Amino acid sequence: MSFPTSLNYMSEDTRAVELSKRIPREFTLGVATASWQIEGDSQGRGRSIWDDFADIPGNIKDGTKADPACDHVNRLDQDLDILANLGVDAYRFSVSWPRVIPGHKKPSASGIDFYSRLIDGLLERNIKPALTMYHWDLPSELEEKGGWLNRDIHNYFAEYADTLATHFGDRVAMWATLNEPWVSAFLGYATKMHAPGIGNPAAGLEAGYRLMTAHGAAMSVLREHKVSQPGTVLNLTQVIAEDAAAADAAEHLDSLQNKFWLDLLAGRGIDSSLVERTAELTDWSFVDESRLASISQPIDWLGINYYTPIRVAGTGAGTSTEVQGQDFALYPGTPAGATMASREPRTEMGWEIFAPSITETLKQTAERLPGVPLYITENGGAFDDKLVDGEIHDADRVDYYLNHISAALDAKDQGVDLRGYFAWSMMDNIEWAEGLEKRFGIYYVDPINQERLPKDSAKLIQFLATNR
Ligand code: PNW
Repeated sequence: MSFPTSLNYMSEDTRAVELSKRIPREFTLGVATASWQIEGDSQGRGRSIWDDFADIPGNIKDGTKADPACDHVNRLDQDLDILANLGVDAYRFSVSWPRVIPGHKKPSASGIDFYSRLIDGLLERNIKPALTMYHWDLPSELEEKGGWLNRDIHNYFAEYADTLATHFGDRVAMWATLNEPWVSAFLGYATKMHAPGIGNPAAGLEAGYRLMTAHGAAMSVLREHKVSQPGTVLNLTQVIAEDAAAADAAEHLDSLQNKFWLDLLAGRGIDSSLVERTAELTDWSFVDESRLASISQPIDWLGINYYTPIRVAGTGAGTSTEVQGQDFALYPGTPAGATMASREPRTEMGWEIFAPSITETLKQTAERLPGVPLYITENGGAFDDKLVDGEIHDADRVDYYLNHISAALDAKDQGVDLRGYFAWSMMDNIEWAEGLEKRFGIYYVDPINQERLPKDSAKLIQFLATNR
């Protein structure tokens, strides 16, 4: 596969040229995907909570189910060639737990073979495999046992880590235990926005803690196997109080969005002010103090997924625009008296586009978790792409990437140990409860014939990857 115009087109873009000069050769530039969003082939694996969630009408806006997604399992070689053509250093993908251990029973030879071919295919093309163990597709059989509320879930996750490290431990460059535990806990357990759709605020807090116990248990297993670069991925952002009346609410949002995870990783335990603010929901007696050391064992890197800031204002000053994921129900215990107050311009998700917050998020994280190399493991936007004469000139997305990669490098210039950046996403895919309508890809994927087509943003990423 080759691009019709590519390098020539971008070399005329002064901003792309200037940005390319700021990216060091040793900086990791990559693209990212996740299993349930792209793989298809649900018959070749066990079921996950996302299959169950998608079966209930209304849960996924357009009724999308796991098949065919991007039919990635059957189009692996073509997708590997796309990655090679992009010239990226690394590819961040996730493993479907129920493809590797269907029904939570014994490992599947065909599931292991699929990821083995993916990893070997990347290495043959000189692309570093960056593996995420858990990007939200929990085996249904584990949800039947309580899922992330099961007090032994860390043991199940450790067994899964052992299976992955046994088969892939020699070939994967970077390992992440979890992707965005905040989303798993608060969209999936505190509310019903994501699978498994529990809708119990206290359950969200407990699931958040148990996800971190699983992270710790998996870290120990990955270390025993001496894998290369084990770490984890959080979705962190800057919380901005627009006025003094919003200060308490902003502090609470910051504590659940950012501090909770970083405190646990840094060995500071659970913040007493968070415990106080959530006292009517839970007494936190599910926390086993003896597990905290496991959770805070050293990680080799931390990934940050950044999309948009969170703004809050005192009553009356907020916006009425519905913004995906900006809802006080996702932050159990938020003191009353504030409203969400995101601004224009927005992506199709309603997410405010504000690049300075990626700089702030990186700086703030470097302060809260000192000494840990950072990566941006996701960043990008859903835009209303128009396919005209076989081309997609996604100027909004190109602009988003230019501004955000540049702002991330600003943090690096200011002393943050930023090692890499991954664009979300390599291709259009199932945007969870939003279905196929929200497109984050730098490649367009035709929903009927599965054809892949590079957008201008793909040409930008290719230009940046190959001109350093
Ligand atoms: C992340 N929210 O998801 C995920 O890691 C990706 O799988 C996803 O496609 C991408 O970001 C874009 O959404 C999120 O509502 C989904 O706050 C929803 C929220 C945040 C992150």
